[in-house]
Amino acid sequence: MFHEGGDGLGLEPGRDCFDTKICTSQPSGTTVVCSGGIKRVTRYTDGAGSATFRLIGSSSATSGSSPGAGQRCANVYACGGVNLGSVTVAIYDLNGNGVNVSDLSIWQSDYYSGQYKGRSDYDGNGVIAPPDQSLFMSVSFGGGSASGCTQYSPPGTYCQ
Ligand SMILES: [Ca+2]
Ligand SMILES: [Ca+2]
Repeated sequence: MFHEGGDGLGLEPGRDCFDTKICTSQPSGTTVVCSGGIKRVTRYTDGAGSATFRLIGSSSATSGSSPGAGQRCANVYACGGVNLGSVTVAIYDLNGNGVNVSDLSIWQSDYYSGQYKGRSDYDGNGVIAPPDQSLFMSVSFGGGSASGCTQYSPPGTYCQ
């Protein structure tokens, strides 16, 4: 739970986010806590009280549509520990080596499995569908997520 001072938001992928991997190295402005089984990322809010999380991490998915978390597996907290609700965790780097064509293969396995997995629902509408693939292609061709956790600068490790 997020108990730090100041105006901020904390995001905690809970036990239900079993396929979410958070990197210890994150972009400037994002703090990560990774100890005792807790995975938490925090950011200060802007003047409108909003914080956007763009995180380094991956899923633990393997080829063939391995098991994945459903909707709303991560809790959102305001400073002071106020629970603001839960969110679905979508993950572009599905296998951990940066976003590339191997992730698209896993996304397609999730899509064709007919089973919902939040990691592949990029628009958060509760279904895995072609618009999610379009979002994946935008991220992949955008080139801003080519590095995974261990290739990021500075390199990190995944929270255990
Ligand atoms: Ca990847
Ligand atoms: Ca979707």
